[in-house]
Parts: sequence; structure tokens; C-alpha cells
Amino acid sequence: MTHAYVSLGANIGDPEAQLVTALRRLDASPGVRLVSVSGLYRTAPQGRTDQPDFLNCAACLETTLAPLELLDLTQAVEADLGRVRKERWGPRTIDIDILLHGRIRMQGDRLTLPHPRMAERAFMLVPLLEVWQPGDGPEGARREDLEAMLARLPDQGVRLVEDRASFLQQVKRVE
Ligand code: A4P
Ligand code: MG
Repeated sequence: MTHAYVSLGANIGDPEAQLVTALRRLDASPGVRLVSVSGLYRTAPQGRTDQPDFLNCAACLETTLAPLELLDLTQAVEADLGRVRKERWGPRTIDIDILLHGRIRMQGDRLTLPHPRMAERAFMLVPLLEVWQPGDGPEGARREDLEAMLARLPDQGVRLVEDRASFLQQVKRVE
């Protein structure tokens, strides 16, 4: 059993509902259990800035899936939610990136771990710090290493809009 950490983001349609649905799908998937979620953050767009603010969060998953199997799953969830949205709001509702998978370091055609742009992105690091557990990440990564990455970044406009307890309650609510 391994801890994997995912970063989720959405900025069109109903971003909060998309994030909640994606987290529920991951939790309901064989070989995956949702251990914890971060709070929900409103974040200024990075990269292409001429787009709406994002909602971002991170989650810790307990999983028996190998990294590429987990990527297959996250991409299936993305495709599934994207299809729903395509008809109503355009091409993209959700992005799910894998930040860490246990202590694995890898660089492949489909998957690089840790996530190659994690150190540049406060919208990934701030939520990750809320759910990260000691021992996870390559070469005995320490909390201070993640905090140091974050400290090197300028203010990227990452604002908490819902704390982790109430966001988790939403995710776990039976509909
Ligand atoms: N891939 C390689 N490593 C990984 C990994 N660790 N996790 C490959 C997930 N995927 C990984 O991703 C492109 C390819 O990366 C995949 O086919 C996979 O094999 P994608 O999700 O299909 O495409 P994308 O999302 O357009 O690319 P990417 O690089 O994930 O986009 P970005 O750079 O993440 O841009 N600003 C804020 N505030 N919040 C956001 O969430 N997101 C983006 C998305 C831009 N700006 C943002 C946010
Ligand atoms: Mg992505």
C-alpha cells in the first residue's frame, strides 16, 4: 500500500462540483482509497493568464495501483468529466496531476514523478503541504523541502476558500 498525492484543478463550468465528483470517483475506484483532502483554494491562473481563476485542491490517496495504472485512472476520470462538460461549457473541466507516488522517482514518456512543475507552482504546493505525510516522496523528502520550494516562489495568489474539514464533508456527503 502506497500513498500517492494528486493535484486537482478546474476553472470552467462548476469547478467545485467537478473537483468533488473527481475525488468521489477516485475514492470509489478499485485499489484507491481517499485518505485526506486539502482545503479548497481559489488561485490566479499560471502559464496562460487570460483565463478565469482556478479552484485547486490536493488529495492523499492510499493505493495498490502502480504509477502508470494510477495515471490511467486519473486520465479516465478526466476524460469522463470532460465529456460531460464538453457539451455544456467547452473542452476542459478538470485537470488531475500526480504529484508524488510513494518514494518513486521516474521520468517516462507518459509520466514524470515527482511532478516536473510542482516546485514552480504554489497552487500545487500549498494544498500538498496540508495532506503530505512524512516518508512520502523520493529520497526521504522532508516537510522542510516542500516548504523551502514554496518559500522560493513569489505570491501566486493562492487563497483558501473552504477549509479541509468542510470540503471533506462535502466530498463524503451521500447524495
Ligand atoms: N504527465 C507527465 N507527468 C505527469 C504527472 N506527474 N501527472 C503527462 C500527470 N500527467 C503527467 O497533461 C499532459 C501530459 O502530461 C499527460 O498526457 C501525461 O501523460 P494533460 O493533463 O493531459 O494536459 P495539460 O493539463 O494541458 O498539461 P499540463 O502540463 O498538466 O498542464 P498544466 O501545465 O498543468 O496546465 N493555474 C492555476 N492557478 N491552477 C491550475 O490548476 N492548471 C494549468 C494546467 C495551467 N495553470 C493553472 C492550472
Ligand atoms: Mg495535467
